[in-house]
Amino acid sequence: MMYSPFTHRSHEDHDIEETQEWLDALASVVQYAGSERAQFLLNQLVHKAQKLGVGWQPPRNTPYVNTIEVAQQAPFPGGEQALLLEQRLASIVRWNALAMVVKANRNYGELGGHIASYASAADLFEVGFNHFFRGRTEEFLGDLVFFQPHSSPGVYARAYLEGRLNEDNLRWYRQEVKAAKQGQQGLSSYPHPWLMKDFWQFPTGSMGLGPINAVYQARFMRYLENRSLLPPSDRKVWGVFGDGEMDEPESIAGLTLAAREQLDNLIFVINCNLQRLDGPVRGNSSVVQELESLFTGAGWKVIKLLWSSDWDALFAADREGELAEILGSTIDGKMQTLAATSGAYNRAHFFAQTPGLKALADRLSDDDIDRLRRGGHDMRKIYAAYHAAAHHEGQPVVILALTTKGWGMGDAGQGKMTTHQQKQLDVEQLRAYRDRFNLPLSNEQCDTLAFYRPADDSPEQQHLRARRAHLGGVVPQRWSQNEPEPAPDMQRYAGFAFEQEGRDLSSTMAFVRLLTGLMKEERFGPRVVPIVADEARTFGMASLFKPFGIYAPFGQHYEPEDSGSLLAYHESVNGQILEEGITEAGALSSWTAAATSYSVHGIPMLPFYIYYSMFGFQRVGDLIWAAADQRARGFLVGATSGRTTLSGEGLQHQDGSSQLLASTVPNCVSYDPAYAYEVAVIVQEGIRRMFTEQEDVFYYLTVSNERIAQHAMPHGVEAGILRGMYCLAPVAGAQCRILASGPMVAEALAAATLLEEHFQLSTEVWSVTSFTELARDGAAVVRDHRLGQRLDSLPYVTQQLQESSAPVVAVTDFVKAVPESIRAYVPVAYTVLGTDGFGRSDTRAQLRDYFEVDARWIALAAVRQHAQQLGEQRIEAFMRTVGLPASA
Ligand SMILES: Cc1ncc(C[n+]2csc(CCOP(=O)(O)OP(=O)(O)O)c2C)c(N)n1
Repeated sequence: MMYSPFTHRSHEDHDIEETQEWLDALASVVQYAGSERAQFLLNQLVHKAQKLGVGWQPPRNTPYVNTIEVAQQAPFPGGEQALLLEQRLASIVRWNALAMVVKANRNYGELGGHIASYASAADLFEVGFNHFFRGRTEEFLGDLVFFQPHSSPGVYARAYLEGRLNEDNLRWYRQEVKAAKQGQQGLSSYPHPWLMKDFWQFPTGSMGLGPINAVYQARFMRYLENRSLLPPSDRKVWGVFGDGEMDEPESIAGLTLAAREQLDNLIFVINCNLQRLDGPVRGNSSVVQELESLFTGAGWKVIKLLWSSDWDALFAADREGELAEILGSTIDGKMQTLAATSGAYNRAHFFAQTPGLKALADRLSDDDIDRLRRGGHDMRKIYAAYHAAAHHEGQPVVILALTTKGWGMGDAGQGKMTTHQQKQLDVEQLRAYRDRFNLPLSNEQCDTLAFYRPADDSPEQQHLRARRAHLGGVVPQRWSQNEPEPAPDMQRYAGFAFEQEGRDLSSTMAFVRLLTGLMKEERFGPRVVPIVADEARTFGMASLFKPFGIYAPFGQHYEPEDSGSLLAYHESVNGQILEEGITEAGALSSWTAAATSYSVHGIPMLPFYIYYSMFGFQRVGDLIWAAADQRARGFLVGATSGRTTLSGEGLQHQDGSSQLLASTVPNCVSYDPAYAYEVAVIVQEGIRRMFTEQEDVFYYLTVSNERIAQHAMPHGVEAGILRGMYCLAPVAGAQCRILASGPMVAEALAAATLLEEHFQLSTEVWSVTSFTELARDGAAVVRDHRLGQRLDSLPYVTQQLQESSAPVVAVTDFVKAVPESIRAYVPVAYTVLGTDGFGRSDTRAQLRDYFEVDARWIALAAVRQHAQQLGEQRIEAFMRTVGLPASA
């Protein structure tokens, strides 16, 4: 039994008469003066209790009953007839979803898939599909729906009834490679826009990312409206999530933002089937009550949808509220057992607890008790809850829908501890399922898992199609095409980057100046979305605050402390900058929303999320992976990058790995530029590819805060910058070659001077803007060769380096694995230097010595390649001279 603040059982009440007087007084106020007066009095009581030091805090929970009273329920559209049709449709979808999974696993036991989750969520989905999830039309951009990932068989099964998918598609569930070989579309395990780009909009397969992405999509919709880029509309963002999924930190990370910004365009439906994969979500307490207090505390409107219409009569007959009270104190572990067992068991173990409950159950047969559904399986109640949510103003809404996991699976899985992973049903279980849902299937059809679609002219099909037509077309659906947008003139917004000869400039400074120029572009500027997570000042971006404003949906209600300053902190309703505060997960979700705006809203936006590079791929890598899946287009800018370039900050801040991690994301094009002009050329090309060519790639740039001496861009190197390497200044007959990336280019140039001074070795320095792009090119060529194709082509690295036999040293401020990635394509002796290991706090010079990447160490690596010719003694003498630890 759980503690409930709503208990009024006599043994806990020391003065029952007094309690009753208070309750009667309240009831009479409500009756004669109305709810508002009652609220006023309650507030007065709270105030007084505080003054008296009573120490009372309002419970964030309401009783364990439906929030919407029977009398307040919006009626089900189309009445009983429509309800029956929709229930039949739900049964058919359930069958096809189950058949799809069982069939795949009969053929290949390794394929996996889920039945029980959708079985619990089916009615929640169906009511959405028939009445709420609006498609995209000429006039209306459609609602956004985040689907619980492992319920995808249900979404496919529905698309099959709608004629969007055929039987072959269903047969190819989780067989995407084989299907493609036969020219068919296989069905992805979970929502993956990358693999089903016209179908799925949002990837949700990694638990927790759906909820936070949904919050920021709803927020970005408002941003576009407030900036007059989208007309105001009543579009909604719906998210159907699991109760177990709510344990993910990301699931709850955006809740307060949603309430603070009054996102009443956002509705979460949490399928509280009380189970996750291994067992109960909260065996010893109640997840519904816990989520209610969580969401209430965060400022959301909570609608509890717990009991079906079958219970209405019982609650009405239970004048003392005993039923609600005992339900509210029944912990989830017991609830699950009650779901998995028969009516007789429930009579004996639930209704027998008090004489009052027993009397209620005496009116019912065991079968009646067995049929007492939970609220999330009653379309009437679901409709009423969705209707109330869709009309609620001023707050986001969460519907906590109580369901049964594996609903209808009987012995095969209903409420069973192992139901999550049940993917095989035997013949008897299949037939029982058919009978349970009254499906018109012969034994043979049932045993062979035949898919079932009613005839086109059947009332079911006509109803289904009429509903979807009414709601503006199919859901889910994804759009990818827009009018190509020309890239702005680079010389206009970034001309400065080519005129910095002789100046010292960091790549971060160059980037911020370029961004400012881009934002000032008349046509293009408004499409730029700068995003920061409380580091704008760190990167020198405070100058953007005043002219462009920080987005604040309700404006700025205070006089900023620095109001007189040119850099004043300026918040405004139509502010362009998204200042997210310290939430990299939130900022990345904002970036994703902006980066998918071309598809979700038909408005291409160009987001730049600038952040501490260590807190990107490493910290929110999975959100980046999900953005990649949904074909995000935009720029991620990892500032203060480099394990030695960011001096002082130490082990947790110094990023030596993000370039390596970025290289694992297939559609992420990553660069580590050194010079301002490199930054400009790369950004311009990114805009061209993403905006004009509409390629589904995104860019990752690491920029750093070390000022390095700029020079004029060598002639004709643009292609090299983009392909990944170019020579800074060709040296005829060079004996050494150094490939360096980012700020290490400056160390490489200094190493060249050392080599000349100490050994008279002439050295050529190359700027490697992207080891990753070079490695990808090399791998592609080698594969082609394996297939006997493009036999006369060579990897770009090989082409660039094969003219000479001079050995090559590569140096990066990232781990050695980054330059190692091109070793196979380097046609000469190749040594790599990098910054493996934990960072630490010290000056740049000390750090580069420690990690053995400064000019002296680079020179040493180069002379070692010439050791035979130079002799050990000269090398040791050099080491002593420059302060390297010589052995002699
Ligand atoms: C980040 C992440 N961790 C683990 C999983 C594996 N997983 C898939 S479904 C699931 C249980 C989901 O439980 P719940 O959210 O309660 O949904 P239900 O299936 O019960 O409706 C788990 C652990 C995942 N998909 N993502």
